[in-house]
Amino acid sequence: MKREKIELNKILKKGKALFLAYDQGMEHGPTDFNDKNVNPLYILDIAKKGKYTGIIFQKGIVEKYNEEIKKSKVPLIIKLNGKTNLFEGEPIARQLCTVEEAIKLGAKAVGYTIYIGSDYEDEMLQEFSKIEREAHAEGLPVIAWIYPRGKSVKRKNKAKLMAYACRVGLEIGADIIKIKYEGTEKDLAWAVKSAGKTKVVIAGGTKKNEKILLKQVREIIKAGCIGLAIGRNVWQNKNPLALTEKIKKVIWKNKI
Ligand code: FBP
Repeated sequence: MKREKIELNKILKKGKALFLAYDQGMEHGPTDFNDKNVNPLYILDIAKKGKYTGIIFQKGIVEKYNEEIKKSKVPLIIKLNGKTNLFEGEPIARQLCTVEEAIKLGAKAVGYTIYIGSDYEDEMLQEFSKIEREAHAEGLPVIAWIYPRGKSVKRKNKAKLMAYACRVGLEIGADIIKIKYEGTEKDLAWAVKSAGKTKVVIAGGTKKNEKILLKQVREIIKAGCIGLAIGRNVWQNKNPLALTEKIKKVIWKNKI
């Protein structure tokens, strides 16, 4: 099979990443939104003015706002699977958009969530593996959201699972792994080490106090992650661009 050089630089700046995540409308519903941030163009504007190295959308938003996205020149990352939080039971998120569609829509990278530990882990691993093959054949980077979830991981140590998620990301061929920060900075450093040459970014989570968030960002960078794929903490903030600048200082100017 043909394998192109993976164009990671299109979604990184000096090897570091700051992605603006906006797939929560599907994952959580519009309860995450207010009058402003319910509009994808508001989010795109933050990504453009804040010079984010990527913006994460599901394909429906990309199809409807394609002109504006292209004009913004913010590198596009399309999330290929997703689920709602209305669904109960063992977590599974199946593929909704193909690599070919994503490329046609202008994606510079694709993303896919795997819930390791779920009863359906094997299906997601298999689907990811097909996506990885197709994307890499076109030189497209693949970002794996890896979240340990399901009844079998309920009582397991979260810090250890963070390292397990990173190792799985390396083994399955992800270029970047997106995980949640659980445990200490030392636990995270071990997780990053476990990811080997695969790069690690951290999700923001629910909105928290700015000081706490920035402390976490400093720890994340010190632990060796290349940056963040953050959503609610930025676009639910009253001044998302001011917060973005503070985050960027930590990521690119090593203000730690
Ligand atoms: P946030 O920074 O808003 O947490 O976004 C990160 C993210 O991974 C999103 O891409 C995704 O929609 C959401 O978190 C999923 O969160 P969860 O599965 O924990 O509800």
